[in-house]
Amino acid sequence: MLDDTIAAIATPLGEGGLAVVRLSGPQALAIADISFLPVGKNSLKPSVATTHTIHFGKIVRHGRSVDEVLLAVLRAPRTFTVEDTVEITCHGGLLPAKLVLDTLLESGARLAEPGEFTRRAFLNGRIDLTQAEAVADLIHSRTELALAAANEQLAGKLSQRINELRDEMMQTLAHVEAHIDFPDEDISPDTKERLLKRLERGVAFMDELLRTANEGQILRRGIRVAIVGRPNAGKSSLLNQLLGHDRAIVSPIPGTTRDTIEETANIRGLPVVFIDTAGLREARDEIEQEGVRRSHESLARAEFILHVLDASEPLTSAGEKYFAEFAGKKRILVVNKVDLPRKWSAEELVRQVGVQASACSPDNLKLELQRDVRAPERRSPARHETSKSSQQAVPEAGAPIVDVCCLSGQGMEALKDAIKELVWSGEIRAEMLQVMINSRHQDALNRARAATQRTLDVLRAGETLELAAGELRIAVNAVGEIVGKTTTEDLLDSIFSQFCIGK
Ligand SMILES: Nc1nc2c(ncn2[C@@H]2O[C@H](COP(=O)(O)OP(=O)(O)OP(=O)(O)O)[C@@H](O)[C@H]2O)c(=O)[nH]1
Ligand SMILES: [Mg+2]
Repeated sequence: MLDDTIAAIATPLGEGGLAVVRLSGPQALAIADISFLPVGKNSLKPSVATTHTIHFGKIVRHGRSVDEVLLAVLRAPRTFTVEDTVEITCHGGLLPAKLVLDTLLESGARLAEPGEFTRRAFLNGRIDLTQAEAVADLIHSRTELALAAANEQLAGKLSQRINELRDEMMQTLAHVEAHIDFPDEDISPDTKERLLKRLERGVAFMDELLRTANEGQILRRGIRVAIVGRPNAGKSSLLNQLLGHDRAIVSPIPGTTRDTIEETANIRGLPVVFIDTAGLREARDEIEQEGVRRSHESLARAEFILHVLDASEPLTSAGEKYFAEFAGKKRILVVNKVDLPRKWSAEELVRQVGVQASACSPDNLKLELQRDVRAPERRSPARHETSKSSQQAVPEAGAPIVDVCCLSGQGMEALKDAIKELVWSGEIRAEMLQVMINSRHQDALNRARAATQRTLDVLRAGETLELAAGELRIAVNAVGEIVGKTTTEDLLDSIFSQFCIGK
């Protein structure tokens, strides 16, 4: 498969200033020679050009010029794919790039599959699997924080840790196997103790990596946050404030938003997908009914919710039933319209819907919300603390409460802080960014951890060393999968098919 030469358009389809067509493989220079006519005294045929030089000329197809281009000659092995590579920069727009590509295909290249350039970089040993995945993360990253994490992984920070782990496990395995080969020499208590210690260290390290999975997932995919509440509470106004532009229609007529609206915003470096929904109430007509149904659906699918309350409207018992529906979801209570005279106080909220005050501060009130709002026996007397310490004191069932005004934007910064705090379990430490694992790594690590644990159990129970070695080998292979030391065609297909063509 690496014998042939692949070509693809590397830039997005559509109109633009420039487009790049990429060619990689043993015949790259020969194919470029057929298609490219150098123009000017310094331009050369690709096959005689030195590496890392650029040449001006024309792409010629059936004797006719297709486009004026700049052609870069990149000779193996100092290229992304480790193969001879030619990059042709032509005019932007669909047609020039497509005609250049067609010319290359007619001259002997094969159209590349999605991610095939990166796959070759992996197969030729230029990058390992975590780095290949980082290339995709880099392309898809939606915030600078996500980009920073992808860059760290591309630089090989995760690979390094995984390789260290694997090396250590291999050494342990070699040790165990040596004792199998020489059964007369019994494993000494000292040696056994050392092996156990090493394996325990391995398990602890895997646990540390596994703890980054959640954050890794959030950075890569973003987190879904539904904005819910009664009609006219200011949900759409809140969406617009969080996005920083007028995305959703806002009007004083209750029931303005009927369909759900999804938009991604960068909240303190985290990609957050906000979903504005139709106001929750007994629907007046069929369309609104469908809107309310979708609201409930979004609510169910969201990882957490912003429940918007209107401070200028009395709390109603109708609203209470929604509190019950939201219970069990991570949530923030957003008290909106604080610029208007307030119709209810924190105490009233406590009485009406069963939230209890754990802390009050004038500008940023935080309350503790019971998971089951209708269980009065679970309520405890109000405690007063400063808002900062209360945030840490809020238990899992609790919900931070943030006052905002969506007309002026007041309280938005506090709300963004609260969102970050709720989404991100730990601190975003710089060294964490280096090793944000994805779900594939997580799966492999879980298998490796289980097998290592079984190895420990077998050794501790004094069972046969063959058994221990068998388990440990499973663990080593699972760890090897992460960087691609042990891999299958299917695994590679599933990873690289997620890439775009030309990458
Ligand atoms: N005074 C004041 N008015 C606000 C505030 N936020 C929103 N409004 C007004 O409240 C009305 C309803 O706002 P929307 O954002 O459309 O409310 P919604 O929750 O999306 O309403 P539906 O889509 O109908 O469910 C509009 O007239 C807004 O201008 C606020 O903080 N203060
Ligand atoms: Mg709305």
